[in-house]
Amino acid sequence: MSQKTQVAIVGAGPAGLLLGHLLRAEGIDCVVVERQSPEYVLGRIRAGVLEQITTDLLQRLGLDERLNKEGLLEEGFCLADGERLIRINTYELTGKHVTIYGQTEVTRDLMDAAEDRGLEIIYEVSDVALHDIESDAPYLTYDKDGKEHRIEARFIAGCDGYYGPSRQAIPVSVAREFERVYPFGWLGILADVPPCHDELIYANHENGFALASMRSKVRSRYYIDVAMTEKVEDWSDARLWDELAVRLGPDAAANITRGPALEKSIAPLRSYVFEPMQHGSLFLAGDSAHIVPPTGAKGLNLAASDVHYLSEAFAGFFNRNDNDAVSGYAKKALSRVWKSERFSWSLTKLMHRFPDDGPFERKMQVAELGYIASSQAAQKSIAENYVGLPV
Ligand code: RFL
Ligand code: PHB
Repeated sequence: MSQKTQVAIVGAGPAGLLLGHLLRAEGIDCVVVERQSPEYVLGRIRAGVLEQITTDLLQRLGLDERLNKEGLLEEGFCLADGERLIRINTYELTGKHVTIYGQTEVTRDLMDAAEDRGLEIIYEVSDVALHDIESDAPYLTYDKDGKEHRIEARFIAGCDGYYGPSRQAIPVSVAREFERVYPFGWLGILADVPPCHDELIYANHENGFALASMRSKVRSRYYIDVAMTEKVEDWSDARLWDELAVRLGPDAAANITRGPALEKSIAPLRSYVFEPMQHGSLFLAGDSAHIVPPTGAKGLNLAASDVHYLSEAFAGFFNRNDNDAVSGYAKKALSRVWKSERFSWSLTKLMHRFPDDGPFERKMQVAELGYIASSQAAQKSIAENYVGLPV
């Protein structure tokens, strides 16, 4: 079976689905292929904090009805140093909010609207392979229900996450990778209990990092950092709640409501950038090209800014005969990617205890947190990065 389209998209995570909708809104034909089932994609518990760039895209697409009803507008967040809460009033400092609305919900809204908007998504495909990406007529092949299928396109968008085949299709001879793997992961728990605080708290305690986050006024998301050798099975709910109470400090601890875990898992932390983000007719977007540690809540938002640039590039090419539009994509996207990489890396360094750190590094963290607590300039710099740099 063979079909033709303008843009073939690999991956139906937030990057692939958002790109698909943005292209359909420009009247551009596209098809998305996804390895997993819709239920599996929705079952992955990931991001919770949306920058305005992401909520603006959903609004522009007219897919913000539930977001407006259920999303929580946040005016600030807190850093905790084991003794006190340092509040960063992001709204006062930047005029912008972030919105608490889970990646699961964003994905569900994009999935639910697909049929109405003429966005074709083919789930549960296997053996996706990219062909002739250096030509003007690239194509994808995949298997579904025991048959091989082929999608011919003018462009391929690789939105297939860190482990997908798109990035690997770019020849090693032109590729450059930049990577930092951190010596810990985040153990997360999701529970149907009210949050301990109405804003997020990122804490650097003697025992390690903790984050108090939420999905709604009745659903909380918490994390602590653990060595990658730790096993989820060794963390009973009770042990995890106890450790959170210690690391978040007495004020937050007094307000923690405990409850059974709906989900509990350990995610590794990594900083990674792959260059170039374009090779021939293949364009990478989202986690397929870059990973940030979750400390700055940037991963999903970077996927959104990538596909914003990429949809503009494709719209220029197909709708305005602007052949140069596509060649500017990688440079624009990477410029914002590197700034988000820097912010996520610096917040990770500030808020975690590294096994190799000695007393000097600890004093540096204490001094930096003290500086942030006392300086409006420092708070403003953090705030403008947290709410999202301009696109
Ligand atoms: P995804 O979401 O990984 O989607 C890629 C899709 O491609 C599919 N795929 C394939 N399809 C066909 N054939 C193949 N061979 C395929 N291989 C893979 C996959 O099944 C999948 O559906 O990448 P995308 O779309 O680029 O989106 C990126 C975001 O998911 C990610 O950056 C964020 O979740 C990161 N992140 C956070 N980002 C934020 O902006 N704010 C946050 O608060 C935030 N918190 C987090 C996070 C990530 C976390 N984990 C678990 C990594 C918290 C955590 C714990
Ligand atoms: C989350 O709610 O899952 C979350 C929030 C903030 C982060 C990372 C994850 O920095």
